[in-house]
Amino acid sequence: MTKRALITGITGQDGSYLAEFLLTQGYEVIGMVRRSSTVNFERIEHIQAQVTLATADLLDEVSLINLLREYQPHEVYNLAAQSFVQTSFSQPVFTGEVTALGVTRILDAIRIVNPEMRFYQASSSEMFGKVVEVPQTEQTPFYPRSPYGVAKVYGHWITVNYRESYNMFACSGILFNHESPRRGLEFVTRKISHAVARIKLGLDQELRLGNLEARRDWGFAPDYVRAMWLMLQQNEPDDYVVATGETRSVREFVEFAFSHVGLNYQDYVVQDERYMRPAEVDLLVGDPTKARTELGWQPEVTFEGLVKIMVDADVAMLKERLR
Ligand code: NAP
Ligand code: F7E
Repeated sequence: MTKRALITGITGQDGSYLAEFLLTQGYEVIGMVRRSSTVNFERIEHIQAQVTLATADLLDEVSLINLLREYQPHEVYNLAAQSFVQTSFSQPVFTGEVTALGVTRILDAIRIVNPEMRFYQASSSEMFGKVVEVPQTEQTPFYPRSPYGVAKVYGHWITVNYRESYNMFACSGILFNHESPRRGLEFVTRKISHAVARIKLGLDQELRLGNLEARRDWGFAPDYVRAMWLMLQQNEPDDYVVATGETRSVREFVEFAFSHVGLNYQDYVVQDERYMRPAEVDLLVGDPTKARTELGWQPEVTFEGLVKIMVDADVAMLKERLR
């Protein structure tokens, strides 16, 4: 029997990699997209012929119910969200509507249409925020530091609640930062790799950044979508931390990215208050022991490998555009 998966957020970084991965596993993939005035399918253009795109919105429960009724997926991966932390400070209510209440809408739609559908929720290390222990595990208490983090805590607990209340196969993957050449340009890693490429090619002179001392546990997105799928293949639903176990500062990322193209970051990086946050998450580092032992998951790309992949991809992309 061909398995059918629904991905919300298929046009995003993770959605595009997950769709690719599920296609290689023989799945029929349904991608949920929201209506917009222009097409934004860049990340899935290469697989568009192999997936079915259907319109619905996490803000509209009826659209979700109709979507589930029509396609009857076996697995639902809820990756859609307002995912940028900085924007969550300027649009806290909107972020709550999509990133928090959106999870209830889709869980409730599943409960109404067919509670046998398996569900994955894209939870986040941002829930740990001002961390109360190092490294962070599935047992570490949450202390979110942004409206985004708060919304993700809600999404996490409503997933647990639907699992316990309605016996649904609902899993929460607590994923630490994961990046790739498909990362949005506003996130710090891609902002850096893109700027490094532009500076190297003589298209820019400086890179303006906020807090260089923040530390993150950065992995490679294609590694992380495998973990999402593995969670839904287990006998019992559960929650898992997905991380590399290594923490690096923004400064280290920047330094390594510039040195990879033979430049010194100190000649180009300017600190700019505009990119500082009202409350910061200073240090994240996950303990992926449970994912390793129970899911058999481990990351394949190192920090250095990740930076090289991203910088090389941006250099190649810009060179191609300049041709
Ligand atoms: P992303 O690139 O920002 O993609 C977000 C996706 O959500 C896009 O496809 C977007 O559609 C869609 N979306 C936003 N609002 C929606 C709505 N109201 N209805 C339907 N779709 C909507 O995010 P990502 O990096 O792939 O992350 C995927 C998920 O994992 C997110 O939930 C994020 O919060 C979470 N997460 C990410 C990380 C990470 O490091 N990347 C770590 C932990 C958790 P448009 O293209 O139309 O905007
Ligand atoms: O910031 C610092 C910034 O925006 C990382 C999302 O995928 O991962 C992501 O959230 C750090 C922060 O990601 C700039 O202050 C310095 O400390 O790349 P980011 P994030 O906030 O960690 C989690 C796990 C998610 O779930 C989210 O969806 O870098 N930083 N200077 C900067 N950040 C940005 N964006 N821009 C700067 O200029």
